Amino acid sequence: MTSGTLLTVAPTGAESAKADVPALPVTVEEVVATARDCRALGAAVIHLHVRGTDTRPTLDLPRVREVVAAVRETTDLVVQLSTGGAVTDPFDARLAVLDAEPDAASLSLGTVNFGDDVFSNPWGLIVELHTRMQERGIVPEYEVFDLGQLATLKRLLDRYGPPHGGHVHVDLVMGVPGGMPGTAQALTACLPFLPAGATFAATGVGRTSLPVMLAALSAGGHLRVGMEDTLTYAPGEPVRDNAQLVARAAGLARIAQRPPMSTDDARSMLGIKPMENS
Ligand code: KMH
Ligand code: ZN
Repeated sequence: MTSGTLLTVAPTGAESAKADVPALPVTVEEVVATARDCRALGAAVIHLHVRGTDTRPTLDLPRVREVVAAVRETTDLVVQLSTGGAVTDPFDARLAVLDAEPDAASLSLGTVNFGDDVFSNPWGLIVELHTRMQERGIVPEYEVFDLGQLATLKRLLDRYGPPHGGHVHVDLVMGVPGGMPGTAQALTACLPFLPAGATFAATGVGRTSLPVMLAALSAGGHLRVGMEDTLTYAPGEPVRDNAQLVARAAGLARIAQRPPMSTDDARSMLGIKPMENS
């Protein structure tokens, strides 16, 4: 059983519009303020989808670099860029995100229906992301939307070797309409298929947020929360901001006697080199 809980905040995502969700952080200033607040409450990793000045999702490299630099200037959070982007993003632009030199990046392990859309992750893209991250010293977080994708992870590691840093960390993304359900049973079913020595976090989308969080904590897992995945705090109550979600997760982690992990401990667990000035 891991002693601390790695808390990741996914503050923005690519799916919600600022006009519909005014509390969504989209400007550089809003993302930085969110990063600072969530760090103070126990987050150690930030999973970033970048928005342009028009508030829409973008993979524009100068803008991605600007946001990465701004978060690094203000916090010591592990910066994990999304290579999933939006369902409409082309593969070359998703791969090019790695040029922004994040500490870590998400790597989705299979194609999945995503509401009315398709989130496309063919084998060739998975291999390209994995090997480019190995070459560039970027640590992947393997995103798993369905149990079969853990078989893809095994195949990937068997054929192409371990990720940079040597440690395998998986995020079970549960409750996506089209993926595995966000239930304790589904989470438990995934656990025997994790590679030996791997750690896992879980994310419950929408109303599955709480059951997934509680199941993950009870199984020794880590947590990802944020407005990318959850916009309703309780029935009829919109999320106020990302800090509210991080505070709830940190509180539950403390109740589970696995308090939020420091950023240094997170780096050490994930196989990311320590910050230069720490
Ligand atoms: N926005 C979703 C289509 C990731 O960040 O790697 C994909 C996603 C996964 O959010
Ligand atoms: Zn994402």
